[in-house]
Amino acid sequence: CAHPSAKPESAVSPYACQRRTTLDNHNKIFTDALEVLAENLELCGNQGPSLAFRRAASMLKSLPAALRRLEETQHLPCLGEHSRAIIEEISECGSSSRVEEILNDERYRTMKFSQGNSSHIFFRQCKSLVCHSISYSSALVAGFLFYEDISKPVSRTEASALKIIVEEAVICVNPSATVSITGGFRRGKEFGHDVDFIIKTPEAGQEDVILPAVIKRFKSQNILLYSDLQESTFDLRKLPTHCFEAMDHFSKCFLIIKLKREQETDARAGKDWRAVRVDLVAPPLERFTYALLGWTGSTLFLRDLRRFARLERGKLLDNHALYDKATNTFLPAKTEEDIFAHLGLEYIEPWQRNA
Ligand code: TTP
Ligand code: MN
Ligand code: MN
Ligand code: MN
Repeated sequence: CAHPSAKPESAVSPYACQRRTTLDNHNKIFTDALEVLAENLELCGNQGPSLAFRRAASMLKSLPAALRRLEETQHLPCLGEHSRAIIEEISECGSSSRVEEILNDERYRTMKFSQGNSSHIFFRQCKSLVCHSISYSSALVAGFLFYEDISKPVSRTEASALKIIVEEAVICVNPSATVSITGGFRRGKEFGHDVDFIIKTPEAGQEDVILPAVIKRFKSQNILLYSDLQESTFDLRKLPTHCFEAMDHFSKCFLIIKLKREQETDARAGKDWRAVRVDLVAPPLERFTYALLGWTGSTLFLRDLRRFARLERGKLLDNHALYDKATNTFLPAKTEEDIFAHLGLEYIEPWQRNA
């Protein structure tokens, strides 16, 4: 029977940017399974079908409570026939045979380096280093040299210790620059595969010189294990770019940093440090807000925010700008709230962007 109280506003949106997704996931039993299916497809190179499972999992993560009856899924978006079948099987049998099959599959386990939970982090590590590196081989060498360390998740405590190191170096180079943590830690995650920082320089042009100087300083401190500096290719006249993926043209670097341990946990090897992946980005001041939004993620949240802007609002959003196609103008934004407001969206806090 129809519920007169079920107002359309209360319906779950198919866009992640219209949902609040905290880390409090009430449907982990389903989302873990859907993410295994997604990851398996990615390992096989099937990005399209993989995205469908990722979207289904992401939607379930935003629900305020666990699914109890299967009928509840009838009114939910982002669920295809396959995702529904998996949910149905799990709610009836407690697990999915297809997911179990994948988890036991030699190929899947090998691809995940058979290292349990942290291995997918290593896989992403290599992928992110290789994707962004000019030199594939040096990224891979670094990936393997520091394999053990960088495949271990980075804790919030380690991220805070790194923030002090990065801040100290940045301020030493430019006392008026500021450093903010972004990526997963800004969304409130307790662990990450790396630590992401965004640097704000108040004077034009300084964003181009700060990263080489910071890298030089890390080198002189003997804490730099690997660095891949990407010079800015940002050109105001070429905006808006038509690249809606998580790539941008700002000055940035992908680093591996030596982080001193609090206690010598690895006394056996006499090693009092661990290697950690660190990403730094330094956008021009007038691009800061768009870059901050883009680098805060999550990847799926940003993907949907851009898709929503384009399909529902006729606007183009990327890490550099927000452009209105109807008026052919760039929309200014001092804060992230301004960007959501331009798009006619309720503001979603960083910790609600874990889509
Ligand atoms: P990641 O560090 O890859 O992901 P994360 O921090 O969300 O997760 P984890 O805790 O596992 O590290 O990327 C952070 C965000 O930065 C992501 O939304 C994509 C974005 N990004 C860009 O916008 N441009 C870039 O060039 C890169 C490398 C990332
Ligand atoms: Mn809750
Ligand atoms: Mn990160
Ligand atoms: Mn990163």
